[in-house]
Amino acid sequence: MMKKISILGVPMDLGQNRRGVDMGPSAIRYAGVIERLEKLKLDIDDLGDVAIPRPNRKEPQMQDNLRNLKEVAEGNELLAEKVDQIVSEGSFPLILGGDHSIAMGTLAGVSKHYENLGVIWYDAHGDLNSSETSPSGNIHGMPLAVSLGIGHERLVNIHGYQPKLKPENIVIVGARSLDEGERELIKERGIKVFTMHEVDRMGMTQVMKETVDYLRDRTDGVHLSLDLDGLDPSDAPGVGTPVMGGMSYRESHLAMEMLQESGMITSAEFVEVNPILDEKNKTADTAVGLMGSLLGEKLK
Ligand code: 5AB
Ligand code: MN
Ligand code: MN
Ligand code: MN
Repeated sequence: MMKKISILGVPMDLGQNRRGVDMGPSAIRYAGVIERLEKLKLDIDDLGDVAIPRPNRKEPQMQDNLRNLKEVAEGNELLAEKVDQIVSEGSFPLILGGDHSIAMGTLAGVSKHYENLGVIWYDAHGDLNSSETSPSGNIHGMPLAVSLGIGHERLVNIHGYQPKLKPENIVIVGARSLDEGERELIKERGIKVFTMHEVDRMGMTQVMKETVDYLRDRTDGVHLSLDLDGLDPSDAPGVGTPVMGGMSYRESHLAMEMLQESGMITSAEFVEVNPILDEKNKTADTAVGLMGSLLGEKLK
């Protein structure tokens, strides 16, 4: 049977404060994601976009150092519901962001179906803040912590259960901007992190090999959460929180190819594509190329 991929867009920009990332799903579709994946003998089903609520402009945006808490939570509930359904139907969820706060909803929908869901967090950041540690109040800096059950109860209980992840089932790849509270959490919970320093020293081949080996035995499914700011801003300029010294286009393709070879990825999301900050849709193009490699494009 042909493998079925269900594409779902999440036009969410409320988890941070730069406009435009809600147009990410359109930019990625415009970059040809459907056509590209259809060439791979995959059955592609585009489910359209999740209806993200708009905030009431007359109400304060910030509540307990959490920007747009209500709408971010509601949008993620809708997303979790859809993703849950996709996995129930035996299809592979491919989620297009939108800011990274949507990982809360994706993981809520996916993790229900696994005893030990693993996650590869490909990102310049740890996204391990809570309202207490966050320097910005932006929820896109919190989804990994929330998925561990750390944070506001409205968020940790999305889709009616918690936690979604165990700390030992997480691998962060490419981190180079971690806040103090995030570093403490990483130490305290023993989260595996390949910082950019380690990517440079070990090379991407070794980093991915160790990531796959590490997750293979302990997980029964692995979600890839790829924040385009994990890549260097020269290869992915269209992101809201760029950090210099990131993984290259080539290293990222290699990583995706090795994940494809591993056969272990059971869901994926590509987030933080902001076409307003982009250069001729380069970041969306990059995202589509990476999706191609992840899902089986071969050079020969
Ligand atoms: B992203 C920062 N740690 O919490 C914060 O892009 C940045 O999803 C978060 O990785 C970046 O505001 C969130 C300073
Ligand atoms: Mn990031
Ligand atoms: Mn992120
Ligand atoms: Mn970002």
